[in-house]
Amino acid sequence: MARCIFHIDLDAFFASVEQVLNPKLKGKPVIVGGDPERRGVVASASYEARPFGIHAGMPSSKARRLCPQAIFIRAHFSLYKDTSAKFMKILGDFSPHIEPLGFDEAYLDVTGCIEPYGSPQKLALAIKERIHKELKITASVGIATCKVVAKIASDLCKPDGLLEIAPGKEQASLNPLPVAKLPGVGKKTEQALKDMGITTIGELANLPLDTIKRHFGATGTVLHSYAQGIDDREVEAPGEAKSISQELTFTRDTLDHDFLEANLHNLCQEVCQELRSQKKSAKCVAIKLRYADFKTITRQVTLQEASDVTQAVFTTAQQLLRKTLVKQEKPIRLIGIRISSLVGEEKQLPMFDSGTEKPGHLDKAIDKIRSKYGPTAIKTGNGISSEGS
Ligand code: DCP
Ligand code: CA
Repeated sequence: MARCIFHIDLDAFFASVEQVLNPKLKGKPVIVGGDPERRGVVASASYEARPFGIHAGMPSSKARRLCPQAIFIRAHFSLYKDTSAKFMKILGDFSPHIEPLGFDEAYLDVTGCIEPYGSPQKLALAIKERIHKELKITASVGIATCKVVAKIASDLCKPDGLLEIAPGKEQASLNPLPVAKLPGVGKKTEQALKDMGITTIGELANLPLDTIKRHFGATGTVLHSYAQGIDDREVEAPGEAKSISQELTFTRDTLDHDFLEANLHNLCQEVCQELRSQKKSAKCVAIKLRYADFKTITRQVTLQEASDVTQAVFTTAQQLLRKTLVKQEKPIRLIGIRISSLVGEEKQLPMFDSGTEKPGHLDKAIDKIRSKYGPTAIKTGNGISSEGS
């Protein structure tokens, strides 16, 4: 079932809060930021100031030249923090799956929350109305099947907007947009892409993966997926990761079982090392496979006992992979592992209670070497180096 993700962003946040506190500022160009006399910069400009070309990050002196009638205000961070906390609390009333991004934006996974409202748009309207009623400021909401597309959508419909990019329409909606609209494409990447003759997201999506990897490495692989409207990241609160995942896109699609298993082992080693560094164990193991035609499947099992042992996680993932490969013999372009239902170390029960050398000992020794000399310094038998990124 397709996910339903909202990206919710308050409009002209700092400037809007100032307008709420001082109604005389309503409807006027308001600029919150540094002093125009003292080389300050614009932090937030009300939408009345935007037609003058004013945007965040611009020197305040320039903003004053562009719009002499603008009202300049110094930032009041404690007020913004207050409003931000209220904003996040409102969102939390609509879905428990919330991922705040900074002060004034958040992702919300509302997949299971739509029914009482009838449609994603109606739910989004309810959220917008509640924000407006309680905070007196407007928000823009992007709706899509994944985070990156939802974020682009909210940006496209600002201010006070609501835009749904329907399932299946991701690629067509993104194609004509300039690459700078893609999260992760900053000024430098935008210029580098321009030098390659790429100005739209559609052109970026159509580049061969090899080419983009050569220029931008692993970041290129991510951007390439985003440009195609593909983003499997979950909505989860930072610092409270409910899962750890790693994936690998191959340079060439493959059906070589040994190659797939070896890469799966490497990925297991990476996620388990991260798991152990967080002093946690995982109860769920899932694999992800993306086929050459971009169809993506995940298969998950729950372990009998939570574990942080690479070999235990790998053995489970390997069984999942083998079962899936028996059923489906299509070339694979991406393999991924995800461990979830994380529990603290104190809850961990022994997976192996016989034998002299417990597998965990080997893991600890490997972790030490890998953290000192890098992830490629040592691998156990199953791991071989791959052509992926
Ligand atoms: N901010 C800042 N300096 C920047 C960018 C932003 O101090 N260079 C602060 C002020 C903004 C807040 O973060 O109000 C949120 O940033 P946004 O990029 O979401 O900008 P706005 O909310 O002001 O405007 P928009 O309506 O475009 O979201
Ligand atoms: Ca904002």
